[in-house]
Amino acid sequence: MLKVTLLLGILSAFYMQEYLVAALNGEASTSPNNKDRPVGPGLESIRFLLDAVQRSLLLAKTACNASEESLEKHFQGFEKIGSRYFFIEHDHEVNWWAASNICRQKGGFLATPRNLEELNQIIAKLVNKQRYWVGINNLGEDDKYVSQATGLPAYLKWGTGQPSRVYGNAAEHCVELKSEDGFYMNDKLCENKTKYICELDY
Ligand SMILES: [Ca+2]
Repeated sequence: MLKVTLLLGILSAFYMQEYLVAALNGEASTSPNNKDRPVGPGLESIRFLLDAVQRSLLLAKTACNASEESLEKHFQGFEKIGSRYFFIEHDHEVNWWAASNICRQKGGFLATPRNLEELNQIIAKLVNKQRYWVGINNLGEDDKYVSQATGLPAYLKWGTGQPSRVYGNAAEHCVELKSEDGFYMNDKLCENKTKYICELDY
């Protein structure tokens, strides 16, 4: 709705600016559908059009402001990291399922870093020696780690000896970022509780 209002405001302003130019050039009397408008050229005609342009621009500005407020509300709690928006929970610890639900309630998903660059940008925001759930699991097929948001294979950066599913911990189906000597990915029991990272878009 805001986009439509904004578009109408801008289109109206442009249309009337063209009409104003025509009026100044003495061509206004040739424009169609002008029964309700003064016919130019003439000072009154130009004043009328200027007022109309100002009203349209005000309408567009109002729509812009409302749109920005809506976006700010939508992004509340998220911060831009790289090219996307993420929410990092530094205090509250929950299991993977609860973390996933919280991210969905915020309008996003548990985060799945797209590549090493984005992963490093996220890691730079994390607190050392802490753990954070991300949106990756192998709940579908043992050897397929997918993004919860897209269902597609996830970018992976396993720590040494991970995923430990391979070494007998078959019940570890959910992935966290774990810090010891730098953050890396670790498969872990989904029921364990830890901090988490949400992404707004995917
Ligand atoms: Ca593990």
